[in-house]
Formats: sequence, C-alpha cells, structure tokens
Amino acid sequence: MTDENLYNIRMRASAGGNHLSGAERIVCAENIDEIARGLLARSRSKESFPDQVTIHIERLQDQPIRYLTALNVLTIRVSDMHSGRDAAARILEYAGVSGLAATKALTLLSAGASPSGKAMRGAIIMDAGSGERLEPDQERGVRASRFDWTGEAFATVDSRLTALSLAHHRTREALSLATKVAHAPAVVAELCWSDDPDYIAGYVASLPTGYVRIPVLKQSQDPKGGRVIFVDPAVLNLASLINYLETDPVLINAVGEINKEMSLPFYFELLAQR
Ligand code: PML
Repeated sequence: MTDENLYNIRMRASAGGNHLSGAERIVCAENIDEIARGLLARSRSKESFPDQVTIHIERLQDQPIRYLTALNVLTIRVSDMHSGRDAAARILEYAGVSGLAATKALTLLSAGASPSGKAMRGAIIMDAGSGERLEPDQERGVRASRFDWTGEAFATVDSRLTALSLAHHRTREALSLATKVAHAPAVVAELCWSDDPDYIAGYVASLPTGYVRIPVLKQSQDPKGGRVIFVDPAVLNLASLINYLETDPVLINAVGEINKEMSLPFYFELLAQR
C-alpha cells in the first residue's frame, strides 16, 4: 500500500434522526468497491433498518500516514456490571485519572452523556483531574476517525483475537481506535462501552495500561454507552488534539501482546513488576 494511493471510506447509518451504526476503513483505490459494499451490508445488519446511509469516500491527499503498533490487550475477569465498573475506575486511576473524574465519567456514560439523552457519535473530552467536560459540542462529541489496520496486521490480530474467542468486529475496531487515541497528544486514558444494547463489553485504554477489556460494563439491553477521553490540561492544546483525532490518518501495522483473561489483582501485580 503506498501512501499516495490511500482512501478513507466512512459509513454512517441513522433512523429517525438517531445514529444507528458507523464504521470506517483506510484502503487502496483497487479495494474501494469491495470495502464500500461490505460497509453498506453492515449498515443494514441491525434490527432497525436505517432510513439514511451515507458512504463517504475521500482520498488522503498529501497527508503523511502515522504507523503505530497496537496496544497490548488483556481481559479482566469480572462477575457483573458493578465489579466491571469498579475495575474500570481502578485501572483509570492507575493510568493517571483522578477518582473524581473516573466516577464522573462512569456516571455520565451510564446516564446518557449528551444533553438530549441520545447516543453521542463522538467522545467526551474530560479533564483527567477535575472531571470538567472540554469538548466544544456536547451533543456530538469528538469522533476519532481515519484509522485502520494494514492488511497484514489485520490478518494477525484477527487470528490472535479469534484464538481467544474475541472474534467480534467491535473488539478489533475498538482496539485500532483506542491505539490511535492513546497516542494522541495530552491523552491520559480512555473509557468506553458500547451503546449497542446487545454488546455489554467495554474497555479502559492508555499507554501505561494497554487495552484492558472488561467483559461486562452494563446490563444487557441497556442502550446507553459511549467514550470518554481523559486529557492532561497542563499539556493540552484542544484544537490540535481534535485535529489529530478527527483528521490525521493512522495505520496499525504491528500487533502487540494479546493476553488471556486474568483477575484484577493479578493484572496489578504484573504492572508492578514492569
Ligand atoms: C463500540 O464501538 O461499540 C465499543 C466497542 C467496545 C469493544 C470492547 C471489546 O470487545 O473489546
């Protein structure tokens, strides 16, 4: 894949004005038709049929691609949503998020983070110390975009995740997004769980912790979810962070460690040994 020949393809589906699904890829010109067909098929695979689907195809003109290695992955064993959220708060604190901000983020995601109560298409940007929300549009949030795996890294991550029964496309896509986000200037950590009522897993991700999957972060059939990106205000330039997240193209060309499920105390022991 040469950098000059790359295109970003984005799919967004909505029904009744509400966001239903979205996905995106970075591909070579010769793969555009096949990938666009796949994204279109995905827009129709939800129970509620979309009344609007947008496929946006854009050449990544003159934009240098940043190549990254995926964050290391592990899963924390939790028994229910409460122990899942408790684990998330403790891992966020290890990454440098204050207890106040972690609690605020968990409360916002569980209550519905946008002022209208709809799912936000993008992420909340939160001061990792005070918990103050910093994204300019609280209804929309800031959407990380323009990231994907190279073909080789995709095949590797897919087979290694599948070997651990983590074959869902959401895990693979979230890992690539979280890798881009964790390498952003001023980012301390990220917390996410899905707004898909059928998908109850989520994660905490950061450079020091890696991508920590938490299999249960909400009750089944709960439509609330989203992302919070915690930032260090002392080094934050909000405009350049948003620019990096929304427009800088990132390709993941290498896969990190992919570990089995472990308990939270065992994970903290591993971190202490590093
Ligand atoms: C989403 O994009 O809907 C969030 C996906 C969270 C994935 C958690 C995982 O399976 O690792």
